[in-house]
Amino acid sequence: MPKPTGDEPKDPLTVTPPKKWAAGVPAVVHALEYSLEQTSPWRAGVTLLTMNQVDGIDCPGCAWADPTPGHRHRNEYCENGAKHINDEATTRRVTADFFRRHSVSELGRQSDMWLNHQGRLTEPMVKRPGSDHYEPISWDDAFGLLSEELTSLDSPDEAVFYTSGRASNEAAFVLQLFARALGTNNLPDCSNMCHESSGFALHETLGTGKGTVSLHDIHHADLIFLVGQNPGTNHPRQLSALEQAKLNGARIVAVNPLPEAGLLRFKNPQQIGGVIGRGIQIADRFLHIRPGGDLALFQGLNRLLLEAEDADPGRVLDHDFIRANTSGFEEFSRHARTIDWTDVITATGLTREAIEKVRDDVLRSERVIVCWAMGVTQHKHGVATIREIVNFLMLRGNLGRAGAGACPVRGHSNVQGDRTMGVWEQMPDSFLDALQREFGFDPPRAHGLDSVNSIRAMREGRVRFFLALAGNFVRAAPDSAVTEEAMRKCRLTAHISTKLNRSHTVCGQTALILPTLGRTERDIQADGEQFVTVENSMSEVHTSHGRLKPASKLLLSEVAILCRLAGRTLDGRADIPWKQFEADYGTIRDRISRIVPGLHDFNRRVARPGGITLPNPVNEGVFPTPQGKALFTCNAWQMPYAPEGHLLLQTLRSHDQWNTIPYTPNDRYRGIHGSRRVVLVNPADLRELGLSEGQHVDLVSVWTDDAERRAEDFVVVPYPTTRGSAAAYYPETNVLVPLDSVAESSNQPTSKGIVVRLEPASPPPRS
Ligand SMILES: Nc1nc2c(c(=O)[nH]1)N[C@H]1C(S)=C(S)[C@@H](COP(=O)(O)OP(=O)(O)OC[C@H]3O[C@@H](n4cnc5c(=O)[nH]c(N)nc54)[C@H](O)[C@@H]3O)O[C@H]1N2
Ligand SMILES: Nc1nc2c(c(=O)[nH]1)N[C@H]1C(S)=C(S)[C@@H](COP(=O)(O)OP(=O)(O)OC[C@H]3O[C@@H](n4cnc5c(=O)[nH]c(N)nc54)[C@H](O)[C@@H]3O)O[C@H]1N2
Ligand code: SF4
Ligand SMILES: [Mo]
Repeated sequence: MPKPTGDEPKDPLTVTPPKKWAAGVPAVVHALEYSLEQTSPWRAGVTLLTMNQVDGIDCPGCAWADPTPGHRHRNEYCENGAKHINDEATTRRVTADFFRRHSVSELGRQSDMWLNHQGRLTEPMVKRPGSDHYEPISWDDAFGLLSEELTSLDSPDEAVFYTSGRASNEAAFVLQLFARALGTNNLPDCSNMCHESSGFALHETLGTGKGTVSLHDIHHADLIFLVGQNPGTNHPRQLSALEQAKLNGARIVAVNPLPEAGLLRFKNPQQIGGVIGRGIQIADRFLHIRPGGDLALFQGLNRLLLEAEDADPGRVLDHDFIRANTSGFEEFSRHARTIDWTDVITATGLTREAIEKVRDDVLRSERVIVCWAMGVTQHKHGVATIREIVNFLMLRGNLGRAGAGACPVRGHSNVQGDRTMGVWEQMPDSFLDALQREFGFDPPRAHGLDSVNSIRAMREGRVRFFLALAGNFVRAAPDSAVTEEAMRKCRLTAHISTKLNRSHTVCGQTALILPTLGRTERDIQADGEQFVTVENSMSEVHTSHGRLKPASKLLLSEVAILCRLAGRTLDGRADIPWKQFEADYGTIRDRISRIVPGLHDFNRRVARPGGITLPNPVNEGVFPTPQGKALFTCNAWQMPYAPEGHLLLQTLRSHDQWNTIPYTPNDRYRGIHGSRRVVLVNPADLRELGLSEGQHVDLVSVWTDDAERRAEDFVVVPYPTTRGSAAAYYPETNVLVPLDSVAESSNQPTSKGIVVRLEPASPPPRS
């Protein structure tokens, strides 16, 4: 794959020591700086003042929950939320003239950052077979092309429909309805690469794939674990919730190979103490763990808890909870006692004393919450780790009661809602039955393709049509070169997008760009102005009202694009009122209310401030597994292993990016400025590998298929990551993640556990 070019400066890297605290005044300054670079002061004012307010625009950033109405701050957003919303509200525009000036191959050589900085897409474009240019196309002709292609497929399973988690509930519902009415469950989504391991493990053990805690629970917990997540960058307002918890007396244990600034100290810019004071210490304990050591950590903790019960029978475990609600305890308890301390210490890199101190924290706490994100899910044994976390919570009954529970911290603002709406290649029969009852067609029952399997199918020619509702599939997916080749094999690729990205430059024979309204924009349809709904990480479903003038008159909403395409393609084949759906999104919500449990009377209830909280059966003492109980599981010890001379690489986000889209080349909290092509390595490992600070290296990943995967020319930065590990930014390093390197059971790419060697860069270092 060509190296990024574009506006990335030549070799301007500067490195300063990592920051020891997050947010404070610099966060406000950076938020405003980026916002005003993108858009006018007036538009920035509208977005920021209405963001996360009742009847305002829901932040398009992460899925962290808003405080209850009445308890929201006037500025209820973080630095990064401000950047995300104004990246969409930008006044820059990509017009037909832009595509006349730049060929597809030329755009393909530009960096992700450059492509995003060109601004909002403004009119539908097509790249025809044999051409190297996008040219304008009318909406009508675009739908004609798409439906012709879809109806000419030998089977509907030759099409895949990808969704990224920014899509609204209404758009997601319409997309899955269209795909299923067409006859396929091929509905891969970004969640396949994000929290699939969480969904799998929670479903299996608790009977529901969602987290069980609310913001109120966080505020009132005694002990909170933050495992494999970087809230200061990726869920900044989580820090406000943690601050509140600490003020109420909570202790916090952070588990991470990197001492992330937001885990250490937080200066809340909404409080005077955060502006002029020292802020608040977040982690009471920081466990500097080896990558992938979390399974062993919880196994060690669970063994310690069982032994504490032996020493003080009846006073450590919650026997009532275990007896009434769980199954498999005896077997688990036998297995847990066989865990070997040498294994735990090898995998975690921690001492037994350090883990015993955490046990003591647990024993002193009535209410415990475990939060986790990509540092857990994106490992080969991510599912096993989460199953072990569930074991841990159940031992002391930390499920289904206030101030306690499981908290998978979701990524995109509506990634959870998209799943609730049926965007999943494996929706259960109960959902499909409800679709059948409501719309009178027979939805396909065989499971469809997830993200990794879609790429395999495209590569093998089994899929020929790819449509994306939001996202940047070729940059999000693993094994960039393999994924790009697979996409290029398609007959048609189409993207419903707000902004230009690399996926638009990796085309099937025919390619379409279908530009759409963003969440910030007013959405006027035949029956009047519309709003959409979204669901946050805590299962709260609420509205989002666009406020800005659309970026172009030619934009259609996501719902309108999908309804018109569906109407044209299905041509009366199913009894679905696509035109009515497009005119009035309330009619979509009416249907959803009869299909999705917990969303009855959707329109009326969602109009109330704060919206609807979906019931979580676990919090009602119900565990809808086949046994009707929560399951203890026995998980074999395992740890990722890098042979001598190699490191375990994790691919992560900088402070200035939104997933596949870097905003600037800086990562302020980690002290990296001016370049993203850096690899962070422990100084002792550098010495052992004979490498030095500032040296240019290629990252070469090692995998069983012997294919060479190489990311060229990264600068070595000594960094306090744990021994044997390294970190570098995604998506530049996705080229290194083998397509077949996936988590057990969940099929999620292992973006955090890649075995690499660092080779001195082949061309002489740039001067
Ligand atoms: N600003 C911003 N916000 C975002 C996003 C963004 O790109 N930018 N993306 C959104 C999305 S889609 C998501 S999914 C979330 C992601 O949120 P995070 O999961 O916080 O994202 P990552 O940057 O992947 O960081 C993973 C963290 O896990 C740690 N880690 C890595 N390996 C291990 C391990 O083996 N064990 C432990 N204990 N820790 C480990 C890393 O050091 C890092 O701190 O953020 C959401 N919010
Ligand atoms: N190596 C590695 N790979 C990873 C990860 C990792 O940590 N490491 N993380 C994984 C994770 S957690 C995730 S979630 C995926 C993310 O994968 P995706 O969700 O596919 O990627 P994004 O970067 O969020 O997509 C950005 C694009 O979405 C479009 N967009 C933005 N807003 C809207 C909107 O409102 N409507 C529409 N229609 N389009 C919009 C814009 O065109 C923008 O360019 O990547 C995964 N890939
Ligand atoms: S914490 Fe997440 S949802 Fe809240 S303002 Fe920041 S980016 Fe947006
Ligand atoms: Mo994600």
